[in-house]
Amino acid sequence: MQSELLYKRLAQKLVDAELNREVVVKLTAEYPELTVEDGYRIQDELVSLKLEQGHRIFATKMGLTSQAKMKQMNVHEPIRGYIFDYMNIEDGILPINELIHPKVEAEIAFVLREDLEGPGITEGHVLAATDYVVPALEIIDSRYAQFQFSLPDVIADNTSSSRVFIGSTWRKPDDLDLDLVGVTLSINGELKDLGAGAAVLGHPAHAVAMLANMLAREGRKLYKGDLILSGGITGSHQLREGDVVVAKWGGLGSIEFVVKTR
Ligand code: OOG
Ligand code: MG
Repeated sequence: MQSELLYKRLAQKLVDAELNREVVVKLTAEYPELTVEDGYRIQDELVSLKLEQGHRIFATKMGLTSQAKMKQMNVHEPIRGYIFDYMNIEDGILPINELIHPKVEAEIAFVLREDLEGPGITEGHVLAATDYVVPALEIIDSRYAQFQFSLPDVIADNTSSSRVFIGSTWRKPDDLDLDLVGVTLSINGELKDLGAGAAVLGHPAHAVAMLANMLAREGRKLYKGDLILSGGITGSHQLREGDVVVAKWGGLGSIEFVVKTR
Protein backbone atom coordinates (compact mmCIF):
# COMPACT_ATOMS: atom_id res chain seq x y z
CA MET A 1 0.00 0.00 0.00
CA GLN A 2 1.48 3.30 -1.16
CA SER A 3 0.62 6.86 -0.17
CA GLU A 4 -2.25 8.85 -1.66
CA LEU A 5 0.24 11.47 -2.83
CA LEU A 6 2.27 8.93 -4.78
CA TYR A 7 -0.87 7.58 -6.50
CA LYS A 8 -1.76 11.12 -7.57
CA ARG A 9 1.76 11.89 -8.79
CA LEU A 10 1.95 8.70 -10.88
CA ALA A 11 -1.53 9.30 -12.33
CA GLN A 12 -0.50 12.85 -13.32
CA LYS A 13 2.64 11.48 -14.98
CA LEU A 14 0.53 9.13 -17.15
CA VAL A 15 -1.97 11.88 -18.03
CA ASP A 16 0.94 14.15 -19.06
CA ALA A 17 2.49 11.34 -21.13
CA GLU A 18 -0.77 11.00 -23.07
CA LEU A 19 -1.02 14.77 -23.67
CA ASN A 20 2.67 15.21 -24.56
CA ARG A 21 2.74 12.01 -26.66
CA GLU A 22 5.83 10.87 -24.77
CA VAL A 23 6.36 7.42 -23.34
CA VAL A 24 7.36 7.12 -19.68
CA VAL A 25 9.44 4.49 -17.90
CA LYS A 26 7.08 1.86 -16.56
CA LEU A 27 6.09 2.53 -12.98
CA THR A 28 7.23 -0.87 -11.69
CA ALA A 29 10.79 -0.09 -12.83
CA GLU A 30 10.92 2.64 -10.18
CA TYR A 31 8.44 1.06 -7.75
CA PRO A 32 8.83 -2.73 -8.09
CA GLU A 33 6.59 -3.32 -5.10
CA LEU A 34 3.48 -1.86 -6.80
CA THR A 35 0.56 -4.31 -6.64
CA VAL A 36 -2.52 -4.76 -8.83
CA GLU A 37 -4.48 -2.95 -6.12
CA ASP A 38 -2.03 -0.02 -6.30
CA GLY A 39 -2.52 -0.06 -10.09
CA TYR A 40 -6.27 0.43 -9.66
CA ARG A 41 -5.73 3.19 -7.08
CA ILE A 42 -3.55 5.03 -9.60
CA GLN A 43 -6.17 4.43 -12.32
CA ASP A 44 -8.85 5.87 -10.01
CA GLU A 45 -6.71 9.01 -9.55
CA LEU A 46 -6.25 9.21 -13.32
CA VAL A 47 -10.03 9.00 -13.83
CA SER A 48 -10.53 11.77 -11.22
CA LEU A 49 -8.02 13.99 -13.03
CA LYS A 50 -9.83 13.46 -16.35
CA LEU A 51 -13.21 14.22 -14.77
CA GLU A 52 -11.76 17.38 -13.19
CA GLN A 53 -10.60 18.41 -16.68
CA GLY A 54 -14.23 18.21 -17.81
CA HIS A 55 -14.12 14.83 -19.58
CA ARG A 56 -16.89 12.28 -19.08
CA ILE A 57 -16.80 8.50 -19.01
CA PHE A 58 -18.05 7.17 -22.36
CA ALA A 59 -17.57 3.43 -21.83
CA THR A 60 -16.15 0.88 -19.42
CA LYS A 61 -13.82 -1.78 -20.80
CA MET A 62 -12.37 -5.15 -20.09
CA GLY A 63 -8.97 -5.99 -21.51
CA LEU A 64 -6.73 -9.03 -21.82
CA THR A 65 -9.79 -11.29 -22.00
CA SER A 66 -8.59 -13.43 -24.95
CA GLN A 67 -5.64 -15.78 -25.38
CA ALA A 68 -4.58 -13.71 -28.41
CA LYS A 69 -4.22 -10.61 -26.24
CA MET A 70 -2.78 -12.31 -23.13
CA LYS A 71 -0.10 -14.01 -25.22
CA GLN A 72 0.71 -10.87 -27.17
CA MET A 73 1.04 -8.64 -24.10
CA ASN A 74 2.51 -11.36 -21.86
CA VAL A 75 0.03 -10.45 -19.10
CA HIS A 76 -2.36 -13.20 -18.14
CA GLU A 77 -5.17 -11.63 -16.14
CA PRO A 78 -8.18 -9.63 -17.39
CA ILE A 79 -8.19 -5.95 -16.43
CA ARG A 80 -10.71 -3.12 -16.47
CA GLY A 81 -10.47 0.51 -17.48
CA TYR A 82 -12.41 3.49 -18.85
CA ILE A 83 -12.93 5.18 -22.19
CA PHE A 84 -13.66 8.94 -22.10
CA ASP A 85 -15.95 11.00 -24.32
CA TYR A 86 -13.06 12.69 -26.17
CA MET A 87 -11.82 9.22 -27.22
CA ASN A 88 -14.96 8.39 -29.22
CA ILE A 89 -14.39 9.03 -32.93
CA GLU A 90 -17.41 9.55 -35.18
CA ASP A 91 -15.92 10.84 -38.44
CA GLY A 92 -13.88 7.78 -39.48
CA ILE A 93 -10.50 9.48 -39.06
CA LEU A 94 -7.88 8.41 -36.52
CA PRO A 95 -5.69 11.51 -35.87
CA ILE A 96 -2.29 9.85 -35.58
CA ASN A 97 -0.64 13.18 -34.72
CA GLU A 98 -2.44 13.08 -31.34
CA LEU A 99 -1.15 9.60 -30.47
CA ILE A 100 2.10 7.82 -29.57
CA HIS A 101 2.12 4.35 -31.22
CA PRO A 102 -1.52 3.34 -31.70
CA LYS A 103 -2.74 -0.19 -32.34
CA VAL A 104 -6.20 -1.41 -33.33
CA GLU A 105 -8.16 -4.42 -32.05
CA ALA A 106 -11.64 -5.74 -32.84
CA GLU A 107 -14.19 -6.18 -30.06
CA ILE A 108 -17.86 -6.72 -29.23
CA ALA A 109 -19.52 -4.18 -26.93
CA PHE A 110 -22.68 -4.29 -24.83
CA VAL A 111 -25.28 -1.65 -23.97
CA LEU A 112 -27.18 -2.41 -20.76
CA ARG A 113 -30.90 -1.95 -20.22
CA GLU A 114 -30.65 -2.79 -16.52
CA ASP A 115 -28.12 -2.25 -13.74
CA LEU A 116 -25.77 -5.17 -13.06
CA GLU A 117 -24.50 -5.54 -9.55
CA GLY A 118 -22.14 -8.32 -8.45
CA PRO A 119 -21.07 -10.53 -6.86
CA GLY A 120 -22.43 -13.66 -8.50
CA ILE A 121 -23.19 -12.16 -11.91
CA THR A 122 -23.16 -14.80 -14.68
CA GLU A 123 -23.16 -14.74 -18.47
CA GLY A 124 -26.93 -15.39 -18.33
CA HIS A 125 -27.53 -12.35 -16.11
CA VAL A 126 -25.50 -10.21 -18.51
CA LEU A 127 -27.45 -11.34 -21.58
CA ALA A 128 -30.76 -10.77 -19.78
CA ALA A 129 -29.63 -7.24 -18.84
CA THR A 130 -28.31 -6.36 -22.30
CA ASP A 131 -30.25 -4.02 -24.56
CA TYR A 132 -27.93 -4.15 -27.60
CA VAL A 133 -24.68 -5.68 -28.73
CA VAL A 134 -22.57 -3.49 -31.01
CA PRO A 135 -19.25 -3.84 -32.84
CA ALA A 136 -16.29 -1.77 -31.69
CA LEU A 137 -12.73 -1.10 -32.82
CA GLU A 138 -10.60 -0.07 -29.90
CA ILE A 139 -7.44 1.99 -30.39
CA ILE A 140 -4.92 1.32 -27.64
CA ASP A 141 -1.85 3.51 -27.14
CA SER A 142 0.25 2.48 -24.16
CA ARG A 143 2.09 5.28 -22.43
CA TYR A 144 5.02 2.84 -21.96
CA ALA A 145 7.75 2.19 -24.54
CA GLN A 146 7.04 -0.75 -26.88
CA PHE A 147 3.84 -1.58 -24.97
CA GLN A 148 6.10 -3.29 -22.39
CA PHE A 149 4.44 -3.44 -18.99
CA SER A 150 3.44 -5.65 -16.11
CA LEU A 151 -0.07 -5.91 -14.71
CA PRO A 152 0.06 -2.97 -12.21
CA ASP A 153 1.62 -0.72 -14.92
CA VAL A 154 -1.07 -1.31 -17.54
CA ILE A 155 -3.87 -0.98 -14.98
CA ALA A 156 -2.42 2.36 -13.77
CA ASP A 157 -2.24 3.48 -17.43
CA ASN A 158 -6.01 3.02 -17.74
CA THR A 159 -5.44 -0.18 -19.74
CA SER A 160 -3.84 1.72 -22.66
CA SER A 161 -7.21 3.36 -23.55
CA SER A 162 -6.86 5.88 -26.35
CA ARG A 163 -9.68 6.03 -28.92
CA VAL A 164 -12.70 3.98 -30.01
CA PHE A 165 -14.93 3.54 -33.06
CA ILE A 166 -18.43 2.20 -32.40
CA GLY A 167 -20.30 0.59 -35.31
CA SER A 168 -23.79 1.53 -36.43
CA THR A 169 -25.27 -2.02 -36.45
CA TRP A 170 -26.93 -2.53 -33.06
CA ARG A 171 -28.54 -5.93 -32.48
CA LYS A 172 -30.56 -7.50 -29.69
CA PRO A 173 -28.48 -10.15 -27.90
CA ASP A 174 -31.07 -12.87 -28.69
CA ASP A 175 -30.59 -12.31 -32.43
CA LEU A 176 -27.01 -13.61 -32.39
CA ASP A 177 -24.87 -16.41 -30.95
CA LEU A 178 -22.22 -14.01 -29.70
CA ASP A 179 -19.65 -16.76 -29.21
CA LEU A 180 -20.00 -17.63 -32.90
CA VAL A 181 -19.84 -14.08 -34.23
CA GLY A 182 -16.79 -13.99 -36.48
CA VAL A 183 -14.66 -10.92 -37.08
CA THR A 184 -12.02 -10.09 -39.68
CA LEU A 185 -9.57 -7.20 -39.41
CA SER A 186 -7.90 -5.90 -42.58
CA ILE A 187 -5.39 -3.09 -43.07
CA ASN A 188 -4.85 -1.70 -46.58
CA GLY A 189 -6.76 -4.61 -48.05
CA GLU A 190 -4.63 -7.24 -46.32
CA LEU A 191 -6.30 -9.61 -43.85
CA LYS A 192 -4.34 -9.11 -40.61
CA ASP A 193 -6.35 -11.04 -38.07
CA LEU A 194 -9.58 -12.90 -37.46
CA GLY A 195 -11.45 -14.56 -34.63
CA ALA A 196 -14.81 -15.35 -33.08
CA GLY A 197 -16.59 -14.08 -29.98
CA ALA A 198 -15.72 -17.28 -28.12
CA ALA A 199 -12.09 -16.09 -28.04
CA VAL A 200 -13.18 -13.76 -25.21
CA LEU A 201 -13.37 -16.00 -22.14
CA GLY A 202 -15.55 -18.51 -24.04
CA HIS A 203 -18.27 -15.89 -24.57
CA PRO A 204 -18.01 -12.07 -24.56
CA ALA A 205 -20.83 -11.84 -21.97
CA HIS A 206 -18.49 -13.66 -19.59
CA ALA A 207 -16.13 -10.65 -19.70
CA VAL A 208 -18.99 -8.31 -18.74
CA ALA A 209 -19.99 -10.63 -15.88
CA MET A 210 -16.38 -10.62 -14.68
CA LEU A 211 -16.38 -6.81 -14.83
CA ALA A 212 -19.55 -6.56 -12.72
CA ASN A 213 -18.04 -8.96 -10.19
CA MET A 214 -14.72 -7.06 -10.11
CA LEU A 215 -16.54 -3.75 -9.54
CA ALA A 216 -18.60 -5.30 -6.74
CA ARG A 217 -15.41 -5.83 -4.71
CA GLU A 218 -15.16 -2.03 -4.52
CA GLY A 219 -18.87 -1.49 -3.91
CA ARG A 220 -19.44 -0.37 -7.52
CA LYS A 221 -21.77 -1.62 -10.24
CA LEU A 222 -22.72 -1.25 -13.89
CA TYR A 223 -25.67 0.98 -14.76
CA LYS A 224 -28.54 0.88 -17.21
CA GLY A 225 -27.35 2.60 -20.39
CA ASP A 226 -23.67 1.78 -19.81
CA LEU A 227 -21.58 0.84 -22.85
CA ILE A 228 -19.05 -1.91 -22.13
CA LEU A 229 -16.22 -3.19 -24.33
CA SER A 230 -15.56 -6.87 -23.67
CA GLY A 231 -11.92 -7.01 -24.86
CA GLY A 232 -9.98 -7.72 -28.03
CA ILE A 233 -11.04 -10.85 -29.90
CA THR A 234 -8.09 -10.43 -32.24
CA GLY A 235 -4.58 -9.39 -31.31
CA SER A 236 -3.81 -5.68 -31.68
CA HIS A 237 -2.14 -4.32 -34.83
CA GLN A 238 0.20 -1.37 -35.24
CA LEU A 239 -1.14 1.57 -37.28
CA ARG A 240 0.71 3.98 -39.57
CA GLU A 241 -0.16 7.23 -41.34
CA GLY A 242 -2.30 6.51 -44.40
CA ASP A 243 -3.56 3.10 -43.26
CA VAL A 244 -7.12 2.17 -44.19
CA VAL A 245 -8.63 -0.19 -41.62
CA VAL A 246 -11.72 -2.31 -42.28
CA ALA A 247 -13.25 -4.74 -39.80
CA LYS A 248 -16.32 -6.91 -40.43
CA TRP A 249 -18.40 -8.83 -37.92
CA GLY A 250 -20.85 -11.63 -38.78
CA GLY A 251 -24.30 -10.12 -38.23
CA LEU A 252 -22.92 -6.90 -36.77
CA GLY A 253 -21.87 -4.98 -39.86
CA SER A 254 -18.52 -3.31 -40.32
CA ILE A 255 -16.37 -0.35 -39.27
CA GLU A 256 -13.90 1.47 -41.48
CA PHE A 257 -11.47 4.27 -40.72
CA VAL A 258 -8.38 5.96 -42.08
CA VAL A 259 -5.25 6.98 -40.18
CA LYS A 260 -4.41 10.63 -40.87
CA THR A 261 -2.76 13.74 -39.55
CA ARG A 262 -5.39 16.27 -38.64
C1 OOG B 1 -3.86 -3.36 -22.74
C2 OOG B 1 -5.28 -3.18 -23.17
C3 OOG B 1 -5.95 -4.48 -23.51
C4 OOG B 1 -7.89 -5.58 -24.69
O1 OOG B 1 -8.93 -5.47 -25.32
O2 OOG B 1 -7.37 -6.68 -24.47
C5 OOG B 1 -7.25 -4.34 -24.18
C6 OOG B 1 -2.92 -3.44 -23.92
O3 OOG B 1 -2.96 -4.43 -24.65
O4 OOG B 1 -2.10 -2.51 -24.08
O5 OOG B 1 -7.82 -3.30 -24.38
MG1 MG C 1 -9.36 -3.55 -25.89
